[in-house]
Amino acid sequence: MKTLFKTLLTLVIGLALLACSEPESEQQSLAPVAFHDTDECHVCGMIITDFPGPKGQAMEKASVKKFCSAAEMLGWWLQPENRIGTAKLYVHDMGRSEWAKPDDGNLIDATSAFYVVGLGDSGLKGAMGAVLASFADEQAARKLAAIHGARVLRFDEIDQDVLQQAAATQHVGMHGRATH
Ligand code: CU1
Repeated sequence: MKTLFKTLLTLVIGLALLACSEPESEQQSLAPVAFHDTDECHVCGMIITDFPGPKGQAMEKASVKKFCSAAEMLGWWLQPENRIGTAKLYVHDMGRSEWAKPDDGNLIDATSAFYVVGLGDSGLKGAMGAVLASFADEQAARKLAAIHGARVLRFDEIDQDVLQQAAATQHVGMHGRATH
């Protein structure tokens, strides 16, 4: 009887340990991946690396969705049907990247990034949608925002209105590239 109890106990502890270790391995498999020259945007279908500026990607257990811009990923994420599931969202850290060709080694958690919104007159070009600059470091974001009279928002503060407004004001900026 004692032996059976011991066996059962070992089994239970073993299962508990197994359950505990699962989130960790899940987390590891959700690490960001590089953008390749043939990768197409999940929303608009354009070749992502053809465009400058920060990109986005949504990592899920068995798949990855890539986006031509941080704004386009946010717009996708803001649609209720896309918010189910456990996707981990990434954007480029522009504090450690060239605008023309962001470094895939510096993809950061999109939910904790700082976003510079209102870069319509900055001359910084992006792909589809609003040009947002994503940063890991708040000071770096504030510095860019101050130069261009833009504002800094957190992930939770960005909604469809913010994205649409930013894209609309950009249109004006396209006619005359502002120089600073
Ligand atoms: Cu796109």
